[in-house]
Amino acid sequence: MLQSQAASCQSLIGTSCRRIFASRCTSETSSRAFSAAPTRFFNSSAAQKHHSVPRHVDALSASQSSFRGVQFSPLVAIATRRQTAAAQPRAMAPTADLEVFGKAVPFTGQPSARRGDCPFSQRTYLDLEEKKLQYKGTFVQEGENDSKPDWFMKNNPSGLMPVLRDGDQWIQDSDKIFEHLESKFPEPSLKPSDSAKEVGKDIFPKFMGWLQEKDPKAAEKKSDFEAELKSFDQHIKQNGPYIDGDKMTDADLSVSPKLLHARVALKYWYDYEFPAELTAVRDYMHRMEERPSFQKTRPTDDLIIQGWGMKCELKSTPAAAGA
Ligand SMILES: N[C@@H](CCC(=O)N[C@@H](CS)C(=O)NCC(=O)O)C(=O)O
Repeated sequence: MLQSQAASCQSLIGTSCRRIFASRCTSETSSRAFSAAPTRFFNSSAAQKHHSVPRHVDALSASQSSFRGVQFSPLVAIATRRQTAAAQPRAMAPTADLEVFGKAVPFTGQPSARRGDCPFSQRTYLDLEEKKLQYKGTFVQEGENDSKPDWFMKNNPSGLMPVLRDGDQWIQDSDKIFEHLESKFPEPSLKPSDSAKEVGKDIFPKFMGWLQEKDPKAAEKKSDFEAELKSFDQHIKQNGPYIDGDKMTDADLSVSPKLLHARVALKYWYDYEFPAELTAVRDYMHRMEERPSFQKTRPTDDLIIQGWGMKCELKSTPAAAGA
């Protein structure tokens, strides 16, 4: 059951992400220098062999906040600017030759120097940030006819992101990347208990199942999603403040980006808010979103909204539809 949900989740994300835009990739280096100047981007050496990419394209400025005829409110744009401004400089320990290939902003129609909206990629960035590892972040964008750059596909035939390159070793899948990082860089440990790994796992597939219906009133899908949310709330109330108790682990870094997607996308597209009585979920998200690592690596609300609009072919919000 879990496997089939994961597969359908992956195929929804995978298929929908394949858009007709020119293949590009750009990168940023996570280091003290980069953190102090978050808008500086560097082409990766691998990418430079194959691409010529502008330094920085901020394709989602407030003035461009429209998508498929849906105008995004100025509030969304303001929230986005606040999120960007919130990233604070901090020290990162020098380590091995680590590079993460994560999804780039996929729908600008232009080369993108910005990280995209993939929650699996965010988990990997979070693992690295919380372990205070220095890494290069390279953003890969899908190309015409599903073609990603040849050098990328050669090293990562599935084409899925995130991928970690550790020296000559390429590791695909956020679970496997975490295992690799945890065994090679055990301190600080982010290892969750076996039971913690299962907590909240179904929230994301149920959220997608509901959004794919393109109908906020799809009662069964809505209640499937809420059941998962309630169960998570219950777990945190009984075991919190984190999934594994007092210690934040990779389980939190995996679930919180997905909760963020659900909250932002459902609010915008369905005018739905997490039920007020689920106080533990709300507090939990607040706690996670306050972390500098989360603020530094999170996609903007605009990206999440537009990403799900495309993936689920959503054209209008209930308000725009006059509901
Ligand atoms: N189970 C994988 C899922 C990764 C995944 O589905 N990534 C999506 C982006 S969010 C992807 O790479 N889709 C294919 C594509 O973008 O071409 C993981 O945890 O890393």
